[in-house]
Amino acid sequence: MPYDYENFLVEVKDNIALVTFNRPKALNALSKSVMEELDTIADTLNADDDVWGVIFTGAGEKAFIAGADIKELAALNAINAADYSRWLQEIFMKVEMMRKPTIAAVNGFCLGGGCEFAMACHMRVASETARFGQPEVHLGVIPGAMGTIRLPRLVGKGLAMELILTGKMIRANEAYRLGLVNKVVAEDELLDECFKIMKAIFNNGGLAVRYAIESINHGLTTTPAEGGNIEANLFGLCYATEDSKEGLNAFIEKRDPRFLWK
Ligand code: DAK
Repeated sequence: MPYDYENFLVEVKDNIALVTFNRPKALNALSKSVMEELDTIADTLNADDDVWGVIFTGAGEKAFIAGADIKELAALNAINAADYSRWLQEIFMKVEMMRKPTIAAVNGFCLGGGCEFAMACHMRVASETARFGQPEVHLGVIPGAMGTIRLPRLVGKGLAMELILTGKMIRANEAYRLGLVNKVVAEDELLDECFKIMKAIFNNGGLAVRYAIESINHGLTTTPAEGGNIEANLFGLCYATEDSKEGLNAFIEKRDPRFLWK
């Protein structure tokens, strides 16, 4: 399926969609038109059966995403800022709830709305040159795309408070130490590493991966009892798939499983 966007490059190879935010002159800042296209891309890739996983990265040497577009933020008022915030939240939520695994390949500045977007992805891999931060307080505002919700879930309340209240920037290794990123690799290995993770995921049952994503996402947004109930239902649903028969029998027959990715 051909993909053609103003602010993105999208290519699909080996069932992996590589989605590049392509506004390097503005350090890939999230303008309204970027967000509109991201909304479409999330829907389109979710519905494309040839795409099993999605890697997001930023164009140019410097940035993954340097935040929401500050010029557009400056034009908001007390009424439409809340609406704008809800709109961004819905789009990032759509990305978080994608049925296929997503990885943010963070290749430079990952600030404000950019860091909020990376946190909406299922995993984050950073190059050594990446820099992370929630600098909104420097601009007299707060994170508006669920940074105050997702960051404490990833790094804990105290560290999230420190990062958001100081607005300071941290290096990739520090982000790794805090649990904000899964891995740090050399700049020229970043995409290879993300493809490697994706291919390791593809060795498993496709529907099991999908249900695991769903269960983890719901588990973090519901009570443990509700999450457990959802997990049990999804566990039960696995038994309706060919993959569960194949995976369990392959173990018993001492052979590699052949899973269907559909
Ligand atoms: N927005 C728009 N343009 C940006 C930008 C941004 N976030 N970041 C960089 N640019 C533009 C610069 O203006 C510059 O454009 P020209 O002047 O060349 O036209 C170009 O990108 C290159 O940037 P620099 O010349 O500044 O590059 P440097 O290497 O010197 O510095 C930097 C890199 C990343 C340290 C610096 O650009 C910087 O500090 N950028 C801003 C980082 C930042 O503060 N990001 C957080 C943005 S606030 C909400 C919803 C969401 C949010 C908040 C509320 N609601 C609706 C309530 C989220 C807020 C944010 O994300």
